[in-house]
Amino acid sequence: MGYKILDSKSILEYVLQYPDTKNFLDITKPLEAAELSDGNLNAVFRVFEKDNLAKSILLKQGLPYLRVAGESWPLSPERAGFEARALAHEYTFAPGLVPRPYWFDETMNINAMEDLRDHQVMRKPMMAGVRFENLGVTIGRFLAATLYASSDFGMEAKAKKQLAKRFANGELCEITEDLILMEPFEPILVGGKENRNRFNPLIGDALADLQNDTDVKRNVAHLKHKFMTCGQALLHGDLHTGSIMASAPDANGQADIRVIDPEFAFFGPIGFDIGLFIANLFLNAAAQHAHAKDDKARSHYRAYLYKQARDSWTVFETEFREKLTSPNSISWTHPEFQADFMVSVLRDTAGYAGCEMIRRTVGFAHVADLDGITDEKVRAEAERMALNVGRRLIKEHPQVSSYDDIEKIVKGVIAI
Ligand code: SR1
Ligand code: MG
Repeated sequence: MGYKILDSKSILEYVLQYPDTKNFLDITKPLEAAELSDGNLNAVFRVFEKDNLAKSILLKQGLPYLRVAGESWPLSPERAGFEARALAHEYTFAPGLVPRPYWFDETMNINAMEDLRDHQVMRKPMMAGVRFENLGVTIGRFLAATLYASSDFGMEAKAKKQLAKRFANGELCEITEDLILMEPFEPILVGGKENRNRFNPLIGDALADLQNDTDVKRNVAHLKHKFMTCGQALLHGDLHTGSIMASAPDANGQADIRVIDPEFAFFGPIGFDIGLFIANLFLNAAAQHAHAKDDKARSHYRAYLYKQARDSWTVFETEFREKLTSPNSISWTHPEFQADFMVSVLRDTAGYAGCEMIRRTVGFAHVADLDGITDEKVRAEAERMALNVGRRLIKEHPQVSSYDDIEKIVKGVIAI
């Protein structure tokens, strides 16, 4: 079979003829398929045994365009290959924190993997105020493991450069460079590029003010340049709460948490992944302005979100530093270097978190946390909080010296 776009009927024919299927499903039994696609980019299917729903696999196909935009936004289906290679790396170094990969079909641009059917994408339950007490710790562990293992501290230098060649993910990086690190800050672009920002007219004044702030523009340009030129480690590249799934939390709030969707993976600055993650928690905190049922619930949930953000940084830092006690070169052993390095990652984390908060409020791709607020006046209030925090994080990130500085900025605008 050559490449063709599959639907919920043809995916069954595909699965039945693919040699590896029999390792995961009983192909002598009747199979059924359901399309689950809900992300921006790809088609996603579940294939399951009709008489035993517990036996299922998940298949994700890269389309020759952006799924939500259709053919007007062409995109190479080969992004599925980046996802396959990144998932293999993550599964090696953070097993149990990602779905198990089953196969990658290069012709069809299909990744088959463990179907996390008892899990839910986290964004919606978090909008509803569900607590996952081990979220921050789990993401901190995931980041320390995957980032260290692909960095110059954890890899032999030539091997790392070879690996980085396999992650020249230019097309998806361009999406990030434009949508996160340029368009929201620039009303007028050069080179025939069109600005795709979308925003609530009630915050037009705040956006204009932001876009007139030369200090913001300068800092965002530095962050964009670093994103493009600083290949510290293999990043997930799109680590928001829509890229994390969790089982229903138990009585202690503990859940099985898995990171999904690493198709934006590439070698970039470590703080980008952490920044995106904490930014999505802060966006949720702003949106609780409308979602929380009362002041007490809002205050408790914001405190919970701030703890998860702090946990993610603390666990990341602790575990990354532990690994740094036995690095592969004498150069990395100096305590002064290690301290400087962690501070530079923290500063990047703050800066990229600021960019993510702003682009999710006024850029092309928003978050349901804010867009789900139906009253546009109330939404504008929450959006202003997100813009204010984002702007301060961008402006103040070069001076950040401990996680407390980040928390102070956020709590100063989105009070508990
Ligand atoms: C055009 S794609 C928009 C966004 O969806 C993905 O999940 C990434 O976050 C990207 O920026
Ligand atoms: Mg995604």
